[in-house]
Formats: sequence, C-alpha cells, structure tokens
Amino acid sequence: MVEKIASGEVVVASPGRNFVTLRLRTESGITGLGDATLNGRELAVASYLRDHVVPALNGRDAQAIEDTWMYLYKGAYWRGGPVTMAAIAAVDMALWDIKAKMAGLPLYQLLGGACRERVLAYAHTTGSDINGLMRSIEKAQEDGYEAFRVQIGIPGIMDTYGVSASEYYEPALRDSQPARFHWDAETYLRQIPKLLRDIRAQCGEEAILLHDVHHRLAPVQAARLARDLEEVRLFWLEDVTPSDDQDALSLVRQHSTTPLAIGEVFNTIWQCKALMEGHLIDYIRMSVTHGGGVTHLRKVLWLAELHQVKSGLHGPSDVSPVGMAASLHLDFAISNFGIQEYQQRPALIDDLFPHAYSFRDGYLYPGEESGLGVTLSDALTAEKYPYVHGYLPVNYLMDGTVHEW
Ligand code: GCO
Ligand code: MG
Repeated sequence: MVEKIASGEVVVASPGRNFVTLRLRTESGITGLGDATLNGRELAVASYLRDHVVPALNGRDAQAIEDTWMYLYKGAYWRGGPVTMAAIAAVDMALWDIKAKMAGLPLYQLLGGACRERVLAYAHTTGSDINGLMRSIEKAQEDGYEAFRVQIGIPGIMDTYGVSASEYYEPALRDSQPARFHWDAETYLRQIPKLLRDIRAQCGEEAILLHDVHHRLAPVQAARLARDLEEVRLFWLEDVTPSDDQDALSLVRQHSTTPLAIGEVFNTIWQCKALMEGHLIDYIRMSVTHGGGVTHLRKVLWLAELHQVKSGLHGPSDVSPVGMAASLHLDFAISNFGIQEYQQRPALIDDLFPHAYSFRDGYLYPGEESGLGVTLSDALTAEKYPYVHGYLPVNYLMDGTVHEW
C-alpha cells in the first residue's frame, strides 16, 4: 500500500540557539523528523521549505526516498548550495525516519546494519592558554572522551578561532550586525606548533588530538603548518586552507604526512570528488544536515571508501539532535568510519528533543528505537522559544581586510 505524504510543518525555535526542524506526516499519521538548521541563515532554509518544498510534496509516496531526492534536486533546476541542500536534507531525513518506523527498525538496519559496536566521538576543548586548555581537556576526560579537538588562544590575536567565551559554543551571535573577529596568519604560525607540542607532551602519546584551522591559511602557509606539526601526530588537521582552491592541497601533501580533514561546508559530492580521487584528504567532514541528507551523504561515503578516505562527520552544536541521530545511524552502518564530532548539549536541548542515541565513556550509540529515534517535545514551539536574529562573526585581517572565518 502506498503511504502518501499528507503534510509538512517547519518548526523554528531557539532554546538557547536556533534550530529549524521539519516534521512530515503521512496520510495514516506516521511522522518523520528532519534537521534543516543552517547557522546564521536559518530563516532562508525555513522559507525554502515552507514556501517551495513542502507544497510540492503533498500526495507523494513517502517511501520513494531516492525518487523524491532527485525530484527536489534535479527537479528544481537551480541546484546545490547550503540553503537548498539543508532543505533537501531535512526532507530526506524525515522520509528515512518514516520508512524505518514503518519497518519497525532503527535506521542503521535499513542502511545495511551495524558495522561496529560503538562510535568514537571527539570533544571540543578550548582555552585561552595552555592551562585553560588542559583544564578543558581534563573536563572532557572526566566525561569519558578519548579524543579532543584542541583550540588555543594565540598571544597577539585577540579572538582566535575556536576559543569560546561562552559555554554554548558558536550559536550565531545575537547582534543586529555580524561581530568583528581578527586574524594574523604569521602570528599564529609562529606560535601554534610549540603550543600544540606542549599540549601533546602534557596529554601523553596516546591521546587523540585534532586541530581546526577554519580555512584561514594560504597554500604555502598550510604546507608549512602541516610540516611543522608532524611531530605532534595529530589525528587530523582540519580546513587548513579554503577548500575552494582544491589543487592547493597537493602542495600541502608534498610537504607533510599530517592527515587532512575537509568538507564541513560542502553540500554535494561534486565538491569532494576531486579531493578523494586525488588522495588529497584523509577524512571527509560533511554533515547529514548540510550535505543533502542520508541519501546523498551515503553516496559521498561510498566514494570515500573507494579512495580510502574515512568519515569524520560534522557534529557541532549547530547540528540539531535530529541531524546528530542521522549521523550516528550512518556512522554505525558504513565500513569506512573514522570519528564523529560530538558536543554535549545543555540539558534543555536533550529534553526538548528526546532521543534514543546515547553517549557513554567517549563513545556514541544510535539506540534501538525504530526510525531515527528522536521526537520533538510539545514544549518546543516558536511561541515559547522564539527565533533569535543573529550572525556568525566576520573575520578581518589586522588592516581591516575581510578574511575567511
Ligand atoms: C567544527 C566547525 C564548526 C563551525 C560551525 C559554524 O569543526 O565543528 O568548524 O564549529 O564553525 O559549524 O556554524
Ligand atoms: Mg571545523
């Protein structure tokens, strides 16, 4: 029997930060959830869904997921981009949720079944100096983590990337205009190798350490950093240079064997195809939410597998628990899993998005509930938690030139 899509509702709510969630309902009342949160540009995706996508879904077969993906991607003529792909991702997640509920199985079973028993997670750790960073690492260790993204203040740069002042990291800032951040590559390059060597010495040989450069270096600077960090033995060096100029990574490769991770801003397979085929990266960082959903990311991860690239799915606090659940079902079911980014959330978020997935002793488990295993609490409403206007910061060089953030 065909189960038709009957309606779709977009919930925009801000319990401490903005989340955009799609709820699809079938004619017989089965619901599926999808995450469409695009940090700092949330309402654009909400409108794309409400005004353009949801009206086009009514009456479609809820089980024809691949077909609906193509209908939304190819059928719109205008394709790609973070707004479009986050909207398609939300529909796709919701349809997989519905299909897995209909089958009475947790989603990972429909994706081929478990390839592992647990999913290694890494924490965000941050400090304005070594002592502060060590305290943050110790706190994460107490929570059970074995892997740490380490971001540290750089003397001479007032607001280094990833060193957060607030406990709740990186919601788009609640300002009428984007905040101004600062950057100087030479100041960073002079100091970061020693700082990270000291952290390695204090953490010991076994700790899994990662570092994120957030797209900020030119190719030759990126090559220098990757070379200078070799003895730190990072698990990965992330977004060492902007990923638009992909040939630049061959320069980095020529100078070092530091593993490279890229892709959190990608939204289609076309943006990572050449990187994988050229063996220019080791980990692919796309998220289910920004990468077209389970259907598309699965293809990305299969391509990655062919080229011995592993997963490192993006999981910052701007991916909602719905998007996190979808990531975990994929992490569980692919053979080329690497690591999963996972930031623990304020209890309020977990209460408003009750979920079957769990975190224990540094590892994540998708849970055994059918579907994605996430529900929306009735308390998560736009009235109770109204949308908050905000922007991600804009990053400037010391002379006032706009730079990559
Ligand atoms: C990461 C990221 C994020 C992004 C954020 C932007 O590695 O987790 O770089 O924290 O900055 O997703 O909204
Ligand atoms: Mg990053």
